[in-house]
Amino acid sequence: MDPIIALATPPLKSALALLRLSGEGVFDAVSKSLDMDLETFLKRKIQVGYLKHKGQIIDQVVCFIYVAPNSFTGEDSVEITCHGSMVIAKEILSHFYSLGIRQAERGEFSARAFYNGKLDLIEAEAVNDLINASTIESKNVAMLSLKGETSSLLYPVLKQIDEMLALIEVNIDYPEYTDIEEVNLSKIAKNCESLREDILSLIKEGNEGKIVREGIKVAIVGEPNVGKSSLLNALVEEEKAIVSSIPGTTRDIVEGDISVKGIPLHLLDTAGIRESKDYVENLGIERSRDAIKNADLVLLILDSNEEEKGSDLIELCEGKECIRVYNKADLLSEEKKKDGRIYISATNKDIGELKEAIYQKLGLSDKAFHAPSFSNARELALLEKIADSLFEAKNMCEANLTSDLISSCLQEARLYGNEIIGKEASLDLSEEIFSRFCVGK
Ligand SMILES: Nc1nc2c(ncn2[C@@H]2O[C@H](COP(=O)(O)OP(=O)(O)OP(=O)(O)O)[C@@H](O)[C@H]2O)c(=O)[nH]1
Ligand SMILES: [Mg+2]
Repeated sequence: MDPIIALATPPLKSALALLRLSGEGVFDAVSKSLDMDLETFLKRKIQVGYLKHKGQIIDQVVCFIYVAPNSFTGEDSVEITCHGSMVIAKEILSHFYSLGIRQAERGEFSARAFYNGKLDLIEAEAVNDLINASTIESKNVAMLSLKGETSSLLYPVLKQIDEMLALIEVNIDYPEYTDIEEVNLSKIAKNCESLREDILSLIKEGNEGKIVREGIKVAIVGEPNVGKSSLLNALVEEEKAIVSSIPGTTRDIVEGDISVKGIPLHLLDTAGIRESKDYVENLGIERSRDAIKNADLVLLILDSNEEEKGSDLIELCEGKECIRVYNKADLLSEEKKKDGRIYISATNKDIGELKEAIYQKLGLSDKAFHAPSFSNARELALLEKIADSLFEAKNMCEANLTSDLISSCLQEARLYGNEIIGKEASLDLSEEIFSRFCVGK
């Protein structure tokens, strides 16, 4: 394909920077830029030299040479390491643009690896997950997908669908042959049901894997002055939000990121919810309501020294995963504490019990940390579709419908399976996926 180039390291001052080139003619372009003939250039896997533009030295660089198909993209590729000044990196980029090598699109290196069969779609997505991982645990899960272990979860299911399809098709196409195993609808129905159960457990494991990989959004909500901002500060271990004894201190959402036992938590401290005539405070309260709606988990903070009121807040949290947290426990005598409640003191940073409760609420199995799973929204949505098609096929068998109807339903399931792996993925779909990636990958 046409040659492309991109900076693979961040556009910041650092000791070194790395540029990647891939596609037709890149060896020619780089060797010329080093004043080397192509043959000499390709004699080694690593070349050191002065990279020049119109005879002027830009920098002394190291080039790593990858001959197709033995490269990440499957094409002829070169990685150029230069000194980590953005002036140098930009000069090198401009130099290669002048030789007709264009800037890579977002994710184009991974897209080429996919189209050249170096990675399947799941593995390509794992490259993105690996780069975006914020904890060791999420990185480890992405690494399993990159090694192809996730893809291999689906192959046995697809193989069984193929076997059922083959049996049905051969009966439709060759009804005159008597030595072919006859389609037994109740057996096919049973197979569909058991495959559907396999898919449903893949979905369950995927949802857990998603939590390990992406983490969850946690909204800290409650009435004014209960200590929401103090709790955010205690969790992030810095004075991020303003704390004061004046009710209605927080107006805008204050965000913070932490990890609890390797699970990334994105925290949102919100404005205290109450009836107010203050215009700006009401805008803040509206944001608090939105934060509850969009959160995966709500921490409803209550003052353990005050009578619990049947507030609107409990209503707002209905249908959400929610933990009630009793703050200011340092002001409460031991005998007044009630069993089964989570007591904390945000001021004293006494919040260990809450962290444990959050982790328990996620209900993650050990497997979520160590086993491969289909954990992104695209894969999970397609798995749901496979489960639905299998359910439909099972119902058709039980209703004694014709083989060609059952076959088309199974074929549908098969196509969704292919789409997960990216075999029959339409160009648009792949483009949508790869556009989420960084350019230099
Ligand atoms: N004794 C004690 N005081 C606390 C604790 N947590 C917060 N406070 C105090 O309670 C007051 C309110 O704390 P904030 O963290 O600002 O409360 P908030 O819920 O964010 O309040 P708004 O932003 O107004 O909704 C401050 O004076 C804090 O010092 C606690 O655990 N113990
Ligand atoms: Mg506050």
